[in-house]
Amino acid sequence: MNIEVIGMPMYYGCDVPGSDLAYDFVEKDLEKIFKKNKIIKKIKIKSTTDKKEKYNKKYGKLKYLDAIINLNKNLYIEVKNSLENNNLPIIIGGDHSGVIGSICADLDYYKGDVSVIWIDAHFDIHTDYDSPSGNIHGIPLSVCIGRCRNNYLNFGEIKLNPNNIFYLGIRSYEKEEEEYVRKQKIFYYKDNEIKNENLDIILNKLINKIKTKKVHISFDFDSISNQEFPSVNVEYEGKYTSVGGFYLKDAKKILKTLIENLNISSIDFVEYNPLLDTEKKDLKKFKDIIEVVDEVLK
Ligand SMILES: [Mn+2]
Repeated sequence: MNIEVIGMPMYYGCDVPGSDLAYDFVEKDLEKIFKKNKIIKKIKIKSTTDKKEKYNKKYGKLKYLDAIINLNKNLYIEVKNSLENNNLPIIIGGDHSGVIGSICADLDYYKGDVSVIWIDAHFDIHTDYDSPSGNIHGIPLSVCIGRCRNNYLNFGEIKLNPNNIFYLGIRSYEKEEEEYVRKQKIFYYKDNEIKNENLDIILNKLINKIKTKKVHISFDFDSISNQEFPSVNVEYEGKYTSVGGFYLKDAKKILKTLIENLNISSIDFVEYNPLLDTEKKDLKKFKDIIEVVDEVLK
């Protein structure tokens, strides 16, 4: 398989600097990570706007909306080009607001025939009107579905069907999000349900429910236990930490099983913050997780 690795230097969506640097920390090792598959292109998305202000009256409480939309539009173009060239785009974020461009590129290129598997501690399906923080990394799925009211967030031509969203690892959310997900009958498993049930059975169930030709995987490192991977942008009781979460070995198994059994359109790896990883303990794990893609893909 021919791979394009695309760095998405985004921190505006979580308003904590650091995750924008993750690509820089792995760039020189990409050829070591992708041994079996061929890297056709490596590129880091660039901002093409001077508008970087945090608040703008037009956008209500949402932070850095101009900067986030600009980076995502540039990512959209890059991912769409990569798909047109028959390559597999692997996006290294960045916070989770930086996957709007990749998902919308998949949707437009494959005419909406795309499911999204969201491996995350959070639903990330707040809207511009119910987001408690104004941080856009909490609303990307609502943007892709088209349920935000703000016109500036009208991204891509084809919207994601909410029934084509599949969640694994949820453990922290607001009431409005769970209500919406339940009302729409969206597939989700919380991390404790996954620990209590057999992971193979759950993955099998998920794979059998996929009805689309293509599948986008969005992997948020905050889905992994804080004991094993603390360097993520999660605020919990005032500290950047979280409770619960996947074991690293299960996270690898999830990725391996999904990639082996589904027809993947593109993959994002998000929310690793190297500035919180002062001893560089998580950097190796970050690379190990990405390496699963190379092990499984042919
Ligand atoms: Mn997320």
